[in-house]
Parts: sequence; C-alpha cells; structure tokens
Amino acid sequence: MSEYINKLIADVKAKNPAEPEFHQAVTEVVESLEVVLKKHPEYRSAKILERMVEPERVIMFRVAWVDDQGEIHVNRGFRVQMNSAIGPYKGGLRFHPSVNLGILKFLAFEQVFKNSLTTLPMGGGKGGSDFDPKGKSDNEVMRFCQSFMTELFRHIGADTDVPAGDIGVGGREIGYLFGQYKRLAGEYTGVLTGKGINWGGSLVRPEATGFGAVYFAKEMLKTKGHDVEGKTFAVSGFGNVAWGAVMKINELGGKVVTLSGPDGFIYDKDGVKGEKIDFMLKMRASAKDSVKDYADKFGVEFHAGKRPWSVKVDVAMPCATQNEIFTDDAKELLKNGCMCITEGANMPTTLEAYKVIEDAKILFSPGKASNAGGVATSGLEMSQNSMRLPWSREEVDRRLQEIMINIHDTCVRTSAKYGMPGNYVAGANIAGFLKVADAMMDQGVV
Ligand code: NDP
Ligand code: 2IT
Repeated sequence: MSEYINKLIADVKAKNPAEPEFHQAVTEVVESLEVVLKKHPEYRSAKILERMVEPERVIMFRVAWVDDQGEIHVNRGFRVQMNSAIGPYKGGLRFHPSVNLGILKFLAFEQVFKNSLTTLPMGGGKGGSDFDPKGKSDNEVMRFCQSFMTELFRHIGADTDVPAGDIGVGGREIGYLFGQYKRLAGEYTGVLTGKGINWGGSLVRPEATGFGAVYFAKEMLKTKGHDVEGKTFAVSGFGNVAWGAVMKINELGGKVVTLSGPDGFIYDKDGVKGEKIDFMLKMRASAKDSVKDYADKFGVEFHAGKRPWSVKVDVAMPCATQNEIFTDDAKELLKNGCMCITEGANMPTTLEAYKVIEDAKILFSPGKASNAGGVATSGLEMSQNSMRLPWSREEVDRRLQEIMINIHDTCVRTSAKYGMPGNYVAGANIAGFLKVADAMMDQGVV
C-alpha cells in the first residue's frame, strides 16, 4: 500500500479508537482505491477520502422507556449522517444489544458506496440503538420506538434523511416509528421506507434484499457458465434477508440446506422449502432468536454453537451479520468446492478471510454490491411516495432486477478497467466511490 493510504488508515484508527468494525470497513475500501488515486491526483488534493471518513453529523441521544412492569430503562440512540453528496441520507436502523457508534459508522460508511451503486439519488446514513428486542412485548417495543422517534424526528425528513429497517427493525417497528413521526411532525410524508402496503409502503420491499442478492448471484454464476438451478446453497441467519434469499433460490430451482442463528445452524438435506420457509417468519417473529426450533419442528440436524460453512455447497450466502466468515470458514468452504460467495449481510467476511478467498479466485461479491436490492427498493418506495402513485409488484420487481444486473455489470466493467478483472470488491468500491467523489468535487469544500 502507498504511504498515503497507510497514513490515512493509521489516522482513522488514531482518531476513532475502539471502533474496529469502522477501521475494517475503511481499510477494505481505501485499499481498493489506490489505483484510482494514482490516476486522479485531484481527489487526493481535494482531500476527498479524508472527508469521506468523517461523518457529516452524528446524533447520539438518550432513549428512556417504561416496561410492562413499570420499570424504567435507558438505551442509547444514534443516527450517523455520513454523506449527502448525491442525495438525502438513506439507510437502516438497527436494534441489537451489540450496537455502538463504531458499528453504525461502519454501516453508514458502507451505505454511502452501496447507495451510489444503485444509480438512485441517495446519500448514506445509518442509525439504531442498543435496545434488545428479544423477549419484549409488542407494547414495550411500541413504547421504545415512540421514545426513540421523539428525539430522532427533528433530525430526519423525506428530503433530508430517510431511515428504514435493518437487524431487529422490521415492519412492526417501522409502523410504530412512522406513527410517532406523523404525530410529532404533523405531516404524512415518505420519511421512512419499509412501510406497510396500505400506508405508503412498496410491494416487494420486504423480500427485496434477499431477492436482489440472488439476482446478483445468478449474474455472477452466469459469468462462469453456471446458473442457480440445480445448485446447493448454504445460507446463514434466519431473518429478513435470509428469508427473501431462500424464497428466490427455491423459485429459481436451487436448494438451501442451511440456516443459522446465534445458537448454531440447521442442516436440512432435503432443502428449506414450502411451509418450512413460512416457519422462518414464525421463528423470527417469536423473538426467541433460536434456529434450533426449526430442527425440533422438522426433525433435521442441529449443530449447536457452529456456523454453517463446513457443509459442502456450491454457493454460500452469509445473511446474518458482520464478521461471520473467518479464515478457517473460508478454507473449509474452498476445500468443499464452493464456487461462489455472495454476501447478503453487511461485511460478513473478515479482511483476513477475504484474502484467502481472493487468492483462490472464486466468485466473491461484497455486501455493498449484492445486498443493495434492499435500499434500491427503498429508493423505489421514495419515488412512489413522491409521485403518490404505487407501482405493481411486477413493475417494482422488474426495476429491482434491472438495478441488480446493472450493479453487477458496473462491478465487472470497473474492475476490468482498473486492471483487476473479476474482482467485485475493487469494482464495487471504485464505482461507488467515483460517483460520490465527483459530486463532492462539484459541490466545493463542504
Ligand atoms: P434480521 O433482524 O431480520 O435478522 C438478522 C439475523 O442475523 C437473525 O437471524 C439474527 O439473530 C442474526 N444475528 C444478528 N446479530 C447476530 C450476531 N451478533 N451473531 C449471530 N447472529 C446474529 O435482520 P436482517 O435480515 O434485516 O439483516 C441481516 C443482515 O443483512 C445484516 O448484516 C444487515 O445489515 C444486512 N442488510 C439488511 C437489509 C434489510 O433491508 N433488512 C438490507 C441490506 C443488508 P439474532 O437477532 O438472534 O442475533
Ligand atoms: O443495509 C442496508 O442497506 C439496509 N439495511 C437497508 C437500508 C434502506 O434504507 O432500505
């Protein structure tokens, strides 16, 4: 790495201590950008990267709420408004006990590049709370969401910042958040995406991230003369993204043999299909966070405390959370003949594991490219809200497919242009960067 890139990474670490996930996300991106900066010294003199690693604004606030027993709880709320060069801040909210500033900064940073790749006018942001939805009643979740929005509402808006869901935030939470926003702001606008279909939501948004990731995997496989049909998939997680992916894999004739949770993974040799997919929704809604329930119900293998990457599959789709494929997992996948890894989650592969995969030269796509279908469909929801005109399922799905094929082409073309053919990580980082960097150049020093 050049001295400049090394210093940039060292400065980010020194200035943002105790934020390892943010360091990881920045390192992965800026390492790919070395060739671009060589070709375009103007980005370097305009300090584009130095500006990109500094959020435009971070909002951090107290969220106090009362549980069903009358006890008071205090959580921490955040919104990281990372970059608004190409549109209003856009990105999800995560409710999970592991949430902290560093995790949200990594997610907001990734979101900037991802949103740029979608071709839609969206800047990057991310937010959330260390609130743990596990075991909470509907009323408790509602009171928490209302308290969270009571502070957040003054910082967001349909033309300034449009949050959506992420881990722990699905349709129910978006409903409670939207109701409170409407009450406080006194307006009915598309300030959140992932809304219910009767009150401004878009068809296909719930399935979009998983669907998009499988459309992307299909394009990747096509470059090697393969297809989803007849392939075996390992999927991790059993949440929103995993659910959408499993449905689309089945529809396209593939077979999913694993799901995972914090408690371990299930191996279903006959495939997760039919009523078993509906059961995923029940498991998620139960807020028990246990995938063992699937094994108990359908009598399949359960491997406690293990990740699903030891199983022999053609394609791996990590769809749970960050850093869930480590070096040993990568070696295991390769040993078993895995030909393609398509990230559904954000940054599920560690930097070290990625090096092993990169050396093996199998197909590998970073989440910022292959999971962009979720936020892209959020962008389509924003368009429909602005027009006050909903599109049909076919229309939204057609646009989603078009966007995913476009992102795939962009990654392939850009990586080839910069001398790294087949490297989706470089392609996504460079293409995502160029659009935002050019907008920042045009808009002066801000
Ligand atoms: P869900 O809350 O629906 O599901 C998340 C899944 O991952 C659950 O099975 C969850 O179990 C598991 N999980 C979460 N944290 C951990 C952890 N620390 N260790 C082990 N398992 C964990 O979230 P989504 O499906 O929405 O999100 C999954 C991934 O996809 C995340 O990386 C998210 O950022 C990304 N993503 C989501 C998009 C969306 O539109 N929803 C769009 C693009 C990316 P548990 O809760 O028990 O830990
Ligand atoms: O990581 C992501 O892209 C999301 N959680 C979706 C964000 C959005 O605004 O739809």
